[in-house]
Amino acid sequence: MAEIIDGKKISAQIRGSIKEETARFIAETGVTPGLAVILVGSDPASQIYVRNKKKACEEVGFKSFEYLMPESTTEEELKELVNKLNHTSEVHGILCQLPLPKHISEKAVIESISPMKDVDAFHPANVGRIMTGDYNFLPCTPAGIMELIKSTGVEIAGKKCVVVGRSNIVGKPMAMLLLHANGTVTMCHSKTADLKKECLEADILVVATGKAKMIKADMVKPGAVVIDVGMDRDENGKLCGDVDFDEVSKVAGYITPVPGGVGPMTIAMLMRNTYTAAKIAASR
Ligand code: L37
Repeated sequence: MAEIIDGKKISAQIRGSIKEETARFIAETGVTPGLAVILVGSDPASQIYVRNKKKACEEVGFKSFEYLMPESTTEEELKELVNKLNHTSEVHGILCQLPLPKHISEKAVIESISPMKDVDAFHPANVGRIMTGDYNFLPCTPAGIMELIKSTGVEIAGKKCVVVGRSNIVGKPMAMLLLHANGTVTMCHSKTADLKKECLEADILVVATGKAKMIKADMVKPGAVVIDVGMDRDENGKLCGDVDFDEVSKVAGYITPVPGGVGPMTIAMLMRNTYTAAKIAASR
């Protein structure tokens, strides 16, 4: 039976140390880290994530600024808000929760965020810095996954790492972080010829496809570290991941649950990035 990687617990520990550091930082500088979270429309999953992010801010002692905008918001209006926040000194981090409504260009909005306040690390300037390894911010979900892997004690260097899914917010940066940690990285996607064969070779398997329970026990190498980024619904409408947890946990060495795995880590890393942004702003 696999050991369950407790993302909820690890996230709480990290948020605890950020809370202590923040109290010291505020005492020394008089600056309170501030995060602006923008949500456009009423996607129910996004509403939950944004609520969790706001709660985490309050818990660690940050200011949070919430902007709930109607589905009908125009791209111009959204960019105007971002521009105002770019110039607001109490706001150190700006997060615009994706996905955005179809009539708004995500690319245009991301590019309107000041790279210094881009705590999601989605701006092309920050994406480029991740490629070269010279960065202030890492994207929250891949950064959180690195912490989860670290918690197992399994060394990444020299290991075969397989990332399933090639999105800009998870798969691609994830592969880059594993590469920086000296893993031998394979990226798989919908056109991969033999997904089962690739996955079976993985010592570390990260799955971010959005397809409920697609990774089965016969696709996982015994003892592997399995990280499940999925936030899916099963046939009964219950929250589940991209990995068939009940089956795969019989084969894997370590596995993350959904919920309580990667999700809470995404939020802990957002707090870390916001604190970093405030520290950089205060030192200039
Ligand atoms: N930074 N993250 C950032 N920017 C975005 O634009 N979409 C997006 C993003 N993704 C995101 O917020 N993901 C996310 C996923 C799960 C949680 C939080 C954030 C989370 O809190 N998950 C809980 C359970 C939530 C639930 O009950 O539905 C968990 O335990 O996994």
